[in-house]
Amino acid sequence: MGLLLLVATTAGCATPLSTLDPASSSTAAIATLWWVMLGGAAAILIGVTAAFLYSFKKHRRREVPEGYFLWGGGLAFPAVVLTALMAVALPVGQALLLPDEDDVVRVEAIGNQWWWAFVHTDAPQGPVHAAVDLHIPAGRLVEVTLTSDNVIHSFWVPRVTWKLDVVPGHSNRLRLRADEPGVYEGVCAEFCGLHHAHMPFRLIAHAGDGYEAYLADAAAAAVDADHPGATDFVAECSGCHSVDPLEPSPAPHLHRLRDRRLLGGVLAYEETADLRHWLREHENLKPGTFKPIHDHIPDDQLERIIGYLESAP
Ligand code: HEC
Ligand SMILES: [Cu+2]
Repeated sequence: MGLLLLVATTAGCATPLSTLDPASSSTAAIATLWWVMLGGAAAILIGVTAAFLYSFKKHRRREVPEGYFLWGGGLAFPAVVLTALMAVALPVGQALLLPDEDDVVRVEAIGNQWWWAFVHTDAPQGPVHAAVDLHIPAGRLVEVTLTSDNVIHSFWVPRVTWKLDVVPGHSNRLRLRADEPGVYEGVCAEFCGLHHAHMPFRLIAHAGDGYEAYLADAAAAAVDADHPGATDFVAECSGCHSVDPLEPSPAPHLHRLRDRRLLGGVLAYEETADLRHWLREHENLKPGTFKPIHDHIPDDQLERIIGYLESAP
C-alpha cells in the first residue's frame, strides 16, 4: 500500500525541473540522498504509528517504564538516526564539489532583475556574450562564476547541479557537468523581487564539438548591417540591447533571438506575431521591469526593427 502510494506520488517526477531525474553525478548523489531520507522517514513513521496504536490496546502485559521514553526515544533513537543519516549525507556533500581539472570551460553568469546574462570568458576570439541560454559542452567540467550587481539571485539547474547563491559584490564559483547532451531547464532559486519566477534559463549541453562550433558561430555571425531596420534599432534599442555577441549588453543580448523559447521569460516565442505582442504589451505581460514602453515607436518602424532582429543570424 505504502509502495503504491509512493509510486503514485513520484510517477510525475520526470519533469524538466525534477531533482529526481538526475543528469549528472552530483544530482544523482542528491537524488539518492533524497530516496534514503524518504525511506528512513517512512520506516520511522510506520514504527511510531505502530507504537501509537499499540498504546490503545486494553490489556497490555505491562506498562512501559518512563525511562524508555527519555533515554530510548529522546536520546538513543535520534542518535542512531542522525548518525546513520550523517554517514550517508557527508559523502554526498563531498561528491557535489566536483574536483578541479585541467580541461575546464569557464563561463560567467550574471543575475539581473529579471533575466540571466552569460559570458564565455575563454572563447578563442575574446569574451562571447549571451542571454537566457547558456551553451556548454556535454561531459566536460564547466566552472560558472556567479555574480550580480543588483540583488541576490540563485543559480539552479535541478537536473544538472545543486543551487548556489548569486550575491552582489561577491563571486561564487560552481562546478557542473552535464553527462549527456541535452537542454536542461534552470530557474532562479532565491527570491529577487516581483519577477523572481519569471527569469527561467536553459543550459544547452552540446555533443561533440558543438560547443566550439557555437563559439565560432558567435564570432562569425556579424549582424546584417544592410537591413533597413538596422538604423531604427540603433535609434531605439541599442542603448540597452546589443546584437553583437562580442560586445556586452546592459539589457538582454538579442543575438540569436529566434532561438529563444520565451520572451521575457513569460511569453512563448513561436512566430513573429509573438515578438510584436511582446514589444507592444510587455508592460502588461511582465509589469514593472526596467524596460521602457515603446508606445512612441510607430508601427512601420517597429516592423523594421522586428525584421532586423529576426534576420540576425
Ligand atoms: C532602457 C533600456 C531598454 C531599451 C531602450 C529597450 N529595451 Fe528591450 N529590454 C530591456 C530590459 C531591461 C529587458 C529585460 C526585461 C525583463 O525581462 O526583466 C528587455 C527585454 C527585451 C526583450 C526580451 C528579451 C528576452 O531575453 O526575452 C526583447 C525582445 C527586447 N527587449 C527588445 C527591444 C527592442 C526591439 C527595443 C527597441 C525598440 C528595446 N528592447 C529597447 C531594456 C530596454
Ligand atoms: Cu532572481
